[in-house]
Amino acid sequence: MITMKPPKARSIPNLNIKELITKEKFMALDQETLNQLLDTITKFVDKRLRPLESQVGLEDRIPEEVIEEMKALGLFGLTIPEEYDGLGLNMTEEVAVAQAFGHTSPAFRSIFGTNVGIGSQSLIIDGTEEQKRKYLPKMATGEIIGSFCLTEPDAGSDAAAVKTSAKKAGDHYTISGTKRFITNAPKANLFTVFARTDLSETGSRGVSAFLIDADTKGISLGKPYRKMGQQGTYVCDVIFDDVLVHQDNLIGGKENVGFKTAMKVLDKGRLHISAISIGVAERLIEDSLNYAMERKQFGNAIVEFQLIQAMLADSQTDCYAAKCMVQDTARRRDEGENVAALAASCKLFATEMVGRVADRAVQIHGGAGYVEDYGIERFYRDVRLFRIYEGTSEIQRTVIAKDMIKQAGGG
Ligand code: COS
Repeated sequence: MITMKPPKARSIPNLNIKELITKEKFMALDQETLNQLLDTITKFVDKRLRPLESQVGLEDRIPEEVIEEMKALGLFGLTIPEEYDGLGLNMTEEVAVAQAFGHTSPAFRSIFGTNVGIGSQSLIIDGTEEQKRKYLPKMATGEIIGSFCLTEPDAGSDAAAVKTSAKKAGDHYTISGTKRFITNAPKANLFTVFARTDLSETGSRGVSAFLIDADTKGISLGKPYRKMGQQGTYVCDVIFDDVLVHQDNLIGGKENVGFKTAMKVLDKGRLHISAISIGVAERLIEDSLNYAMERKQFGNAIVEFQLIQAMLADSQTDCYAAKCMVQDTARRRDEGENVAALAASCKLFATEMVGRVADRAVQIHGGAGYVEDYGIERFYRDVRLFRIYEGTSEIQRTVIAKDMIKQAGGG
């Protein structure tokens, strides 16, 4: 049997990522500092996380000490602005980091991923100064884990159909409803909850966003889901039963604009997921190439066979195309462009791309790709989710086509 090459032993610098960065406010990192940051993350991924992939897959949990190391490294605060004690990475920097993190099981990223993305961004994009000061510094250290509660039993792709209600009486809202498939809910301290404040409206216009502490009376959690892949990520339902929330926790202090907040958050999240998809694809291409160079059949390494070469070349080309798209869209977003449709294109292409790459990786590995020992089948299951969450491929196509029609003066 061919044995997998263990990851190269490298030492992780005893360094908090924040100590690397002496960044001028609102300025991008200089290339050398960004390279150092990426190097630190790559070492952490290679040396610390990759050896744990199989264990995490089997035990369906991330070891607590690893979560603590992630906190110490500063990973929970990657995108939280510096004035709230985060690193304040811009989109270009964030996708570079996400890509580097994609080289290991997606579950590792997921534990801090909500603080970097959907669990903090509603607050960052639309929160009041007071709300930011109250929560963001603790989110940056990982003391608070944030979670995004949009999806419901009857509101998935049709996100504007949320039924969770927020009825106002005096200076409080009473919130009731069920949120479904909520990532990191079992670990969360703070929920961003989308609920209907205007009960006479059935569409997007009656929805508001709230910050709700997880220990508020009336909140209960469903059983953690058993999933096809991404073992080690924590997902369950969250039930709100007459939960009393002070009006100060309405994001931005404005009612009925929550749907737009959610959409802005998802534009950014979709780019992040695209970058993770690229990282996983790079990992699978590397594993496939290594295997094909070692594995011998018909007296030759299988990499000598053109049908294997074709699969490797198609994966490499697919991955490169996704990388160009994501880098371009991230740059445009940093320059202030509205990238909703481009982010949808990136998510559509990059997540479908990694599905193709994972499928070819199984094929190149043959029987070794189908058994647990090599980890390829785990990635194959893990990447399936990328085409579903933060908007399915079908929803991305809808967003792109709607934008095309709008640009052409129709709709
Ligand atoms: N940024 C800012 N505003 C946006 C926006 C964006 N990216 N996308 C839509 N909006 C605004 C629209 O401009 C519109 O505003 P007005 O009411 O002022 O005209 C409003 O939001 C409603 O937009 P639209 O009519 O396009 O909403 P739809 O109900 O048709 O829904 C889709 C649009 C399907 C794209 C949306 O529901 C969606 O993204 N669904 C998928 C949800 C998802 O990703 N779920 C995963 C959960 S998180 S793991």
